Amino acid sequence: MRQRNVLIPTMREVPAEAEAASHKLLIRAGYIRQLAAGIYSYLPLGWRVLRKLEGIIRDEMDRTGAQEILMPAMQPAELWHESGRYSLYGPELMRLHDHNGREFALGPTHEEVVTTLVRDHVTSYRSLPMTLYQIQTKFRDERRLRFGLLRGREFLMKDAYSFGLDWESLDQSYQAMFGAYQRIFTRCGLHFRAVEADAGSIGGEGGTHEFMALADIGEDTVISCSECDYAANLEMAEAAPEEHSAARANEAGGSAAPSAAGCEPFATPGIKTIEQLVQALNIGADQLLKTLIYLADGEPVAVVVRGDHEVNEIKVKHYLHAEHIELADEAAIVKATGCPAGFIGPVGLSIRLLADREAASVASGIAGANKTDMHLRHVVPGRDFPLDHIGSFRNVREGDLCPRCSGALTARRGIEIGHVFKLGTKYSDSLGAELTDATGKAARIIMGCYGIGVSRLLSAVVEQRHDEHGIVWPLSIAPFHVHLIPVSVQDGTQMELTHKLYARLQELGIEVLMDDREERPGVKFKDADLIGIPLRIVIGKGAADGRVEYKERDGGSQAELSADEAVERIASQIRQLTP
Ligand code: 9G3
Repeated sequence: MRQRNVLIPTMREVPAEAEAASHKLLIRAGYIRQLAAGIYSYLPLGWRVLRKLEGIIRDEMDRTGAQEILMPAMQPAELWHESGRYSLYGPELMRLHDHNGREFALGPTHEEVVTTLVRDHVTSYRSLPMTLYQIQTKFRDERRLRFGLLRGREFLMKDAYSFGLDWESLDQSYQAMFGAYQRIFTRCGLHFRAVEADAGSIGGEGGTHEFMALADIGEDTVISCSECDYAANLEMAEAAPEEHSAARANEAGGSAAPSAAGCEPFATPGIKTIEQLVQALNIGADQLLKTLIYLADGEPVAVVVRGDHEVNEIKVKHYLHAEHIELADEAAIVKATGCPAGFIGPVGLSIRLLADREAASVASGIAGANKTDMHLRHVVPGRDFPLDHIGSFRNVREGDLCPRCSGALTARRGIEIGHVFKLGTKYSDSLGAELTDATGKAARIIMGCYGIGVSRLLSAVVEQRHDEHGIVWPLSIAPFHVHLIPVSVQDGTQMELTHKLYARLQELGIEVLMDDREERPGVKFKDADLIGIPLRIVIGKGAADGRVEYKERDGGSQAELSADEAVERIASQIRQLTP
């Protein structure tokens, strides 16, 4: 294509509202434009990349035998009532009414729609196992809009759903999707990890994995082992149980050593935080027992962790089988404990108490006394407060030991680009999707669901593949393969060679963007670096001798070549693309 006519509104200055590198670059390089908060138009370059991503996804989905369909975005609200999810998803579910006043939801996902499709139109067990997928626009009225395409309100998702009669076939579908995701993200040039994850509100009985593109802008934290392949979202991650430094407590002999007498109060006027306590008492935070008060479905619950650990709310929520959990506010704390925040402790509480396993193994610690300006020393878990609920309630930390091999755990930020779930019969139960199986028995259909954030993927690649000049696309998903740049469009010799090359490359099916604008060379090269097309041919002075400059955007090779050599170099790179 001739750049003069292509809509690529590049910008020099960085848009104020953009924070993430990918958001800044996709706007500056003219790939996307915001229509409203979290709602974007894909301009020609952005749309070309999106279609490349879809192409790779379709290729790998079809390879697994999954069948592509397209379901409506407009979903009757009745479906969401039937599945019981209408009230679960409050304001995030975009709702509208038709001219008859009938309520619809704009689909944030399609479990309800696809389950009724299979319920009503798959009549024989012989048709299973079956996997259906679509690439379709989703609507979610997110409150926290983040970083351009990384979290929007209208976005492109590939969502697949597998159907089978037994758990074995679900495992097979799950593994097939898992493998397809690894091939997809590899072909997109991403650096990613599959991690054990929390099923969240989607529920379902089986496991679930998230695929995380490693990037510092990511909202999630990926915990992985440096020695084995253990990897988990921080929400789920576990560490090997740490033997408490009880010996240290005894050595200290001081305030933390256990004493037969029992725990004793001591004045700590105005000392409220862990840091202040550590300073004042000159002890390690691991000898403190930190107690936080939560409301689990409105019910006050105390959680005790070691002073050097953080509570993991997802683990607490799962342990309590609660739908909703939040930190109690000051009023709820006083109501639950009779004491203001800062002096809360596990001794003498009347509400349910969850003790993290490593807090329970503190030999003797310091804790709030549930009295203003008072703390307790020589607190012995099990003696001074009950250990009815011991579990894993803390976030693992960098440096903790792997639960599998005791290697060191590391933490990286990640962008969730894919999520695969074993749903089980959650939706076939609520929507009545069942079949008569080979033995004539009625069998509930067992499902899995598998998502890829396609538009989010575009940003994730840019987050991982950019430099100070702009985007550095991999050849597999770049908007064009080659950027053809004549230094001066007024120079007849240069333009003759440029057109010859343009025609030759197009004949070979190579996608070329020719910069035929009347711009100064510097502007053309800056724009080319910003747009990030991986292969570049510059036609300048050497044109008279049929010589051109070949350059790879990712800083690979750069060479003065004959036009034919340049075409051959490019053609060989393209040939390596086909999987
Ligand atoms: C909603 C709203 C937001 C949602 C959902 C429902 C996330 C919802 C989870 C999933 C699970 C899988 C199929 C593809 C893979 C992911 N946000 N989820 O169900 F009504 Cl407003 O979407 N769905």
